[in-house]
Amino acid sequence: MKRTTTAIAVVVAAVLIVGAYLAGARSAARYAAFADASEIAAARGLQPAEVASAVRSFVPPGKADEYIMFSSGGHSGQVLVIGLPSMRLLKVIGTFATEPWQGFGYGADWSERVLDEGTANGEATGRLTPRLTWGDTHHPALSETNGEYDGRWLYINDRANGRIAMIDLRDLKVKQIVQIPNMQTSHGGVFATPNTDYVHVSSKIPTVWGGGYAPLEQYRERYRGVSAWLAVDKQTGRIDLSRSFQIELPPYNQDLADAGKLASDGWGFINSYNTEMATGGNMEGKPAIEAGASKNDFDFLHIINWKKAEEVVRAGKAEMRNGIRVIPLKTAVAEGILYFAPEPRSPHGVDVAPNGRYIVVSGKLDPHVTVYDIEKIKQAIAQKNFEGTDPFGVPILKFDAVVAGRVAVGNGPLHTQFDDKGYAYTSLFIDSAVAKWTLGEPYFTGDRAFKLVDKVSVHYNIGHLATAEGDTVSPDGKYLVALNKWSIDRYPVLGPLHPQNFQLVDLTGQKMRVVYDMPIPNAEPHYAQIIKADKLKPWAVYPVGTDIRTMQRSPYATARGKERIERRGSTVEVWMTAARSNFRPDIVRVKKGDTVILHITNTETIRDATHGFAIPEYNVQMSIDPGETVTVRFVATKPGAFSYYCTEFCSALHLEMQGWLLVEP
Ligand code: K7E
Ligand code: CUA
Repeated sequence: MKRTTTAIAVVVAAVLIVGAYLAGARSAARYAAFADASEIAAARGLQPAEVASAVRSFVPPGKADEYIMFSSGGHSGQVLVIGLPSMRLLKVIGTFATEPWQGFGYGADWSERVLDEGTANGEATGRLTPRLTWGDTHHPALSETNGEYDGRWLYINDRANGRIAMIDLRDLKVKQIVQIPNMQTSHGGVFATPNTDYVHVSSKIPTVWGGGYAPLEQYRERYRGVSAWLAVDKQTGRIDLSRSFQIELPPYNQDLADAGKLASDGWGFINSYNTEMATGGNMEGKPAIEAGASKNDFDFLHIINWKKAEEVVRAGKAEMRNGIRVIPLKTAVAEGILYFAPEPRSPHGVDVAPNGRYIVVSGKLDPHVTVYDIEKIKQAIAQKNFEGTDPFGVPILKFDAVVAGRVAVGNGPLHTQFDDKGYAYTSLFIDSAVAKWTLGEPYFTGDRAFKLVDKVSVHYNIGHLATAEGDTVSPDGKYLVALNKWSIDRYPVLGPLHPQNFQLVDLTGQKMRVVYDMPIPNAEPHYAQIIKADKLKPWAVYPVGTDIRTMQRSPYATARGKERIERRGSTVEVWMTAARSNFRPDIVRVKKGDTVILHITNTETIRDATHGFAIPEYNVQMSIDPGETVTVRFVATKPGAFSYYCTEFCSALHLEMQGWLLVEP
């Protein structure tokens, strides 16, 4: 015990001395604190390493985190926003699933429109239901300028459907959900090209090409994968399908994808598995899909020249298919848009190094990462150094001609991230570990290149990992978050459904060190991206009267004292305000069968003065942030005297913030 206390005192003292030195404060009072801290640590039974970890991730109350992590929320359908290094959950963004606190999908017109547009043809047919109300968020992608995160927009795909959402980072709300044509399920990407000309998503499971039904016997002929290049409006961040295009792909299972940058700018990369085209039938005398799909020694890394694809589309060589231009597979081959490189056994992750030169692929069934070199790829393409074609005529580059190195990292390598010093970090699902290894030149040369240098255990079964600014041309290193699938014994058992486990790994030393565990109790996240917090410039309040769909002044904005109720035929339209602590008007009289339209402006101008507006009987629940103007419309089908009330505890007289919707029979 004595030794532990002394050791803790040393650690705490060392940390505090450095801190005090940096702060330029050397007062005796500060040093007196060490003794207190070591006593507290000893009394709590903390080991020195634990104290050091605590100090590494600790962010004092009232202070802000250095980084913000945007994490997928898996099949919660949401996006999680987490501060680093504190690992505090700061926000859950209602994205593909309705979210009552934020009033997302409970009447507020902006949210209804987003959700409707995100359900096939929702807006075109004007239908309100049925509507998709959940998704499986997978891969977030921050918008980029010159290969750096620019803090403007966040895109994330829905693995369950061929969908992508755009979150506006001015207010961290979803402004658009796009149902991507010709795509049943999505996976690869989302990545943004270095200047966010496009965000890319590719399919997961091949789709019957052209829609409808085709028997599995016609899998080869009738099913196809697709790579979608979704054009982004540089002013609004919205996806414009009319400027977007797709590339038809063979019916393999396309998997992860990443964008080229710098040396590989203009290129995109997609992994694949099941190039066997197994379709299952384990009750019909055929191998199960997982056995059938793991037979080949090699699958294909898809190498796509998107700049060339853009030209081909401009030249009018694409076909319209369900509202989007599609480059047919044959054209993609003929025009030199699509090449394959063999990749060992059922690959999963593909990740492009910061300088764009190296493309790192990991195979679930191969204990190596395989590193491709874009210079070699370009050379092999120029020299037509092919080893034949796949059954669809796509040229296959010679493996040895395009590989720069292979590194034995451990079992079950999935995904790779990078730091600022030329190291790569690969998640090992089966080993439950992260492997740190060296990239080739210019980072490391000769014997020192492509060498495993460190490994750290994580808990347990890691999927993705994310490093600070990890997908940019200049990652920060410093922190890595392991997104672990299983937590097993890390938390109290609270029933058979266990949380996922995020672990913060400190990268500042020679050896990686796990310093914090964060349970994720509402989802199975996949990927995350970590941005420097000061790159985000979100609004703290809206200018009064803002429509959050357009971020402009709403035509329905109403000032305090200008409220009114108008009836036209069987439509009752109300211009209402909300401010501490009342709604004006607080009585709205309508008749059964009337269409009711409420425009409510929260006239508050200070931070945090959000009001709610709920009419429970009509399933209306809105969050009206300071300055926001929101509209809700419904038909008063049921007569009665219904109270409406503010759902957000906003003031001492919050409980009095209520009113009456009188629906006369
Ligand atoms: Cu590896 Cu869907 Cu990105 Cu999960 S995928 S882990
Ligand atoms: Cu407004 Cu409570």
